Amino acid sequence: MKSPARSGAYAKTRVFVYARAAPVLSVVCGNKRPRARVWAAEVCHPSLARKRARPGKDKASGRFWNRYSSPHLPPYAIVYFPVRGRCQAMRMLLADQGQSWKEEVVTMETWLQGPLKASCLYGQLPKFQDGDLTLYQSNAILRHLGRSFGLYGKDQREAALVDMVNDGVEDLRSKYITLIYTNYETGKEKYVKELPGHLKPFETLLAQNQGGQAFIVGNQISFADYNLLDLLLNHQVLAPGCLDSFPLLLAYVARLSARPKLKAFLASPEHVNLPINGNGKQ
Ligand SMILES: N[C@@H](CCC(=O)N[C@@H](CS)C(=O)NCC(=O)O)C(=O)O
Repeated sequence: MKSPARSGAYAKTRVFVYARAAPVLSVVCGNKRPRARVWAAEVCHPSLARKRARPGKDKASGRFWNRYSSPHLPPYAIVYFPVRGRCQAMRMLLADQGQSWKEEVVTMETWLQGPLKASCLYGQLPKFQDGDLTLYQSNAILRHLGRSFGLYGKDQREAALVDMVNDGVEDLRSKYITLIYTNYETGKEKYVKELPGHLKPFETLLAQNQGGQAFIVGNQISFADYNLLDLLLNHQVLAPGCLDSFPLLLAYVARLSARPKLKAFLASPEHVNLPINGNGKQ
């Protein structure tokens, strides 16, 4: 079968392979959007590359690796704009869990043409593929990854707390997005003034869990930790020093960011060179 790239269907498709170990992919787009200006990138940071000689059960993650999930064709694909935005938490989660994934980067020009937007369930991105499972809604994607990798607390009680934290993160993220995209110039001062009140609940949660020396819930990392970490990192850019009066949160950010795979991802060009938001404000 002729590959889409070769047939010219994806004139603007490009493949980036960052991994030392990963072989070049010949086909990266499995969708059918003629002339879509989709740039595809295989993100497989050297530090994240894993050697899986043949399909089977991966001991580290417990996931079954099949033809969709070999190092040659990762099972995960993120379709999103060229920003960190609502995808950086899931990228951090995947990186920290030693996963590789494919990026389909959608330019605003492509998006405004309409067909891709029309094809998305809620008319928005991100879109996420896990093999043949297609998901929309960033928090649903995080929860799915949480269930896939055991990042959802150790029991039902912890799972409920993880949900509670993640909903709190979403509330603050929504406020942040509104500020960034609707009233950055006129609203920033007020936003920064009110920020401590929005950060305090997370400091309280940390204090209640092993004196703040562990994760946001329990003894193991959860998808809410990645979401909270992303949000806190963004706020440290918006308002440097905003965590200075929250010693537990400050230490938490430093501790999570120092996890070896996460540290490598946060230092990688794939993270560093990607703007936080789509309008240049941060
Ligand atoms: N609740 C959705 C919100 C998604 C969303 O707001 N997507 C924005 C980009 S971050 C988008 O697609 N904007 C373009 C549009 O609405 O046309 C989620 O969490 O995934």
